[in-house]
Amino acid sequence: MKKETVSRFSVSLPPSLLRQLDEMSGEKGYDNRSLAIADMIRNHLVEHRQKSGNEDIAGTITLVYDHHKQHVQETLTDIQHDHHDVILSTVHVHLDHHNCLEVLLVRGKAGVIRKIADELITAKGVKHGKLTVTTTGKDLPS
Ligand code: NI
Repeated sequence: MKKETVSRFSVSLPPSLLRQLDEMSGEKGYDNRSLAIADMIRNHLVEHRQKSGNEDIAGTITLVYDHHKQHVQETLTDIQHDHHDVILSTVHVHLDHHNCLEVLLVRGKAGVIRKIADELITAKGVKHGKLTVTTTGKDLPS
């Protein structure tokens, strides 16, 4: 993406809010307020896009399950094979004798990813599941 020039705009804030912003920026290690605010805006844009079904998104689906529970492994594998086009990679870790941790890297339309995540997370035997969404980076300036 072509390097953009910066635009300046002024923002009016209550002093206490500005103080907290500066404290947070310092704690997080931002060099200046503008960098902190730009990251906050990017986060908001990414979150906003998660909610619209046709946007391309990337993300991870994290699952924890007991592989001794009947059919859970089969069910999860079947769902993943049905959606091989959007599941880029899978990591499986055996946490202990019973519990497995699986992380799926996904990329595709927001609505499709959300549906797959819901199917996996609500499958019988899954103890915990979470979809984390990020941007594909294509239309978000740095
Ligand atoms: Ni395992």
